[in-house]
Amino acid sequence: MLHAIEEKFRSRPAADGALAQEHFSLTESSRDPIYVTRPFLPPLDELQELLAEIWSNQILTNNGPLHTRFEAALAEYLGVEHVALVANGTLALTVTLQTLKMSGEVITTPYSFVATSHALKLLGLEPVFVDVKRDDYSLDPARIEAAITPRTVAIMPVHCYGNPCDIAAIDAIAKRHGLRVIYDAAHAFGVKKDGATVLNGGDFSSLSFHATKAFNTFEGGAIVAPSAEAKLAINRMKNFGFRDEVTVESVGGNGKMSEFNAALGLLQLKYFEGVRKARRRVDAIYREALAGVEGIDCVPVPKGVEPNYSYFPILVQPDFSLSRDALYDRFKAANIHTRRYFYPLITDFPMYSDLPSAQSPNLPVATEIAKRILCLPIYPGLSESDQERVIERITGV
Ligand code: T4K
Repeated sequence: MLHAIEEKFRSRPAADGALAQEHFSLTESSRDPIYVTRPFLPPLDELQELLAEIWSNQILTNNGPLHTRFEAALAEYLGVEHVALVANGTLALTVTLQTLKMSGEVITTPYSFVATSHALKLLGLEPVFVDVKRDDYSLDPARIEAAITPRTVAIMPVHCYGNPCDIAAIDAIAKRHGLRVIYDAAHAFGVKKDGATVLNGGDFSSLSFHATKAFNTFEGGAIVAPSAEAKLAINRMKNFGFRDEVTVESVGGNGKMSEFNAALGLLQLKYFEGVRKARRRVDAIYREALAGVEGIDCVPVPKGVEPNYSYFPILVQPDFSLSRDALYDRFKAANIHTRRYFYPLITDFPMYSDLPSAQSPNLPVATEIAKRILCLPIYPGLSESDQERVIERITGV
């Protein structure tokens, strides 16, 4: 299996090599674009076999046979007991919050994709922003208690770039204050700490299987629940609140995953370890090439963590010869599309910026990281020659 994946990826550098020769005299911007990520796609003929099953049984959604198979295989692979599939990572958050039926304040991070706090807002909850840690950009447990008020009902941290939060510290704070914890684990598919999944922390964890994630089903997501009862409540909430054919117990929406996405998920699971290995290779090449570059810091992998290598963030420090945005522009001119995840901060967006907790003196670390961060291209099919093009834009300044 691994061999097949590596063969598939190897075919690209050859083609690129030919292209590089042929286009030798062209300007940089006319060379092939390199994106921050490209999705891994399983072999089409294997998907066709599963599609033939769908065509034959004509069950397209609503808990069909592929959904059931994928859900079971996913639980086993992730090392969790109760997992419910949903249509995307944002619904994983909103369906969980709906199920918990809370009102009040939720402590969360400004340093994430905007879906994290939008999910709170969509459910009428009030985000309260707390700063992140300097080493891994996840919610700083040392600052959480000062933000707790009588109206606080939950904490929603993010395993940023797949680096696990300090789950033990956060869960202990929540227990002391009677709060719920919902981990936004959109980046943390397959991540382990000390050999165990990070998805069993808190009350719930939500996953995203978006096209840009390490594990994708085109669109998709999942909720890791703490018990069979909690999973049942999620399943009802994602299906309009139906308890049985004639009973609707709550105001739910439609959060279900289709059979097509489940078919993809089943196949992607087969290939995920190969994908992780291919990403690890890209990660290792960057770390080696950038180790001695003054003013460029790679984000270290925390001790005991098995990452999924979803992102390759670097910090462009003041002693680098270009500012972060000048480096971003230099990449762009070379048709290399890096991303500034997560700039602007969520707290800079107008629907949050007036909140007292959103003010930058309250968030010094997140404010500084957002100015310096740049995510470099990383994906299984990134050829060594394309990665060299990326590295040269930094080392050749
Ligand atoms: N919580 C967190 C912490 C999250 O990061 C996210 C999503 C969520 C919750 C919500 O999960 P979902 O509801 O999305 O499942 C992307 C993604 O759209 C978003 O899923 C992700 N986080 C966020 C960090 O990044 P953009 O605006 O950067 O995506 P886009 O379309 O610019 O794609 C980036 C590059 O990827 C493109 O330049 C090319 C490549 N690409 C993209 C797509 C969609 C492909 O090669 N193929 C594709 O199909 O937001």
